[in-house]
Amino acid sequence: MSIIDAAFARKVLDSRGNPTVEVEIHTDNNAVGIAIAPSGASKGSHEVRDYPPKGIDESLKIFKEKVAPEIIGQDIYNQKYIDQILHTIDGSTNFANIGGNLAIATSISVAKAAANDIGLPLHRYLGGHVSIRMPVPVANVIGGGKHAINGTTIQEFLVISHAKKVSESVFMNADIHRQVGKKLKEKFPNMSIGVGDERAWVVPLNDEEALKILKSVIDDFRSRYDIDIYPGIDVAASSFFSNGKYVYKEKELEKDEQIEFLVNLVDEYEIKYLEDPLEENDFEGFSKLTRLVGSKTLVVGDDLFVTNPERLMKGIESDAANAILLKPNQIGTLTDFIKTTKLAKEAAYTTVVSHRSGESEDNALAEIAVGVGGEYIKTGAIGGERTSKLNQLIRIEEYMED
Ligand code: 2PG
Ligand code: MG
Repeated sequence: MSIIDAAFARKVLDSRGNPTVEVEIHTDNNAVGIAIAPSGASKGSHEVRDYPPKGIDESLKIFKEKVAPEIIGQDIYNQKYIDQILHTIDGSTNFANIGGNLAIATSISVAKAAANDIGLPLHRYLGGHVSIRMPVPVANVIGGGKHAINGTTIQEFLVISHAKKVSESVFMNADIHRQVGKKLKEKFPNMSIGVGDERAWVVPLNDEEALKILKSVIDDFRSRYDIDIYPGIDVAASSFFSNGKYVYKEKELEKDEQIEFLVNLVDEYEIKYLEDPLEENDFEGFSKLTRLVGSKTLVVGDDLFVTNPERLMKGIESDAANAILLKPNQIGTLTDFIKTTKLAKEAAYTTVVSHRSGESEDNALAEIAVGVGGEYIKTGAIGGERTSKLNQLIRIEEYMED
């Protein structure tokens, strides 16, 4: 047993330059755990609230006055009990009063302090002694939606490399990101091509044009390397769903037309990863689409499930998808996150542990993805706040080989 003897919360910067919460936990055994909450731009409306009505300062005040006094004195290894304390102090069902970002930063910093206290890396502490696997990295190459002004309507055009080693996949994804950038610069010689929140290229192309460019680079890599490499998309459909229609830059689609459009994209571009193809409340549409393409591609629920066990249960019962995006701060505590992950695995859903568009140097996501045995990890291709996780995956793989 080790006891929490100090706990602090402070405001630090995230990758968008916005303030976010960092929590620091100390034990009487001189172990420390520090965690930073990320933040989303295309948030699902069923996620826990990130901050209370008065914002981040209110969260910090609550931490000092209510959370710290309650958790100081607790056994650092009692993660479930500490996460329950957070729920009790909050008193709502969605962290509306203390903020999910305060909750998740507290929860993860407790786990980190416990791992340090016992002298284990976080993935081992979370995963116990179960056989540990490395997740396949999913990387964002071209983007738009709520992550970039004037980009594509579809939020993310992704690449997934299945090399034997995670380190090879990480470098391959980054290389494909670079080659796509080169192609785009050739195509638009008089334009400076920038990147969005997740460092994906932002270009004035429509979605199919973007997919064509990504696919051509992937095909080129495939012809040179004996590795399975596929494109994926996060449609983030809720972010352009308005008055019952999917409003693209150049067209508006009814629900059935949206399904047809996506079925064709899956076939034509060999898409193996299809996230949030329809708006976040359309379980029935998801089921229809999964029936049509579920044998060819992952159909991933992000805003649909928001890492919430009840929403996932509803999806399982209606065969709404075959994969789930798992974001710790969508649900607010590690205990709840692990509960949803377990439920997904029991239902044979593929698990994809994911970053947010606003991130930080905190690399815990990589440790968590390995710790819970996530099959994939979506965490970008380049950029310090993304490479912090990718580089940690490389380290973990090397430690495991040793
Ligand atoms: C998503 C995420 C991460 P955000 O939609 O999957 O890529 O974006 O963090 O803005 O919700
Ligand atoms: Mg998403």
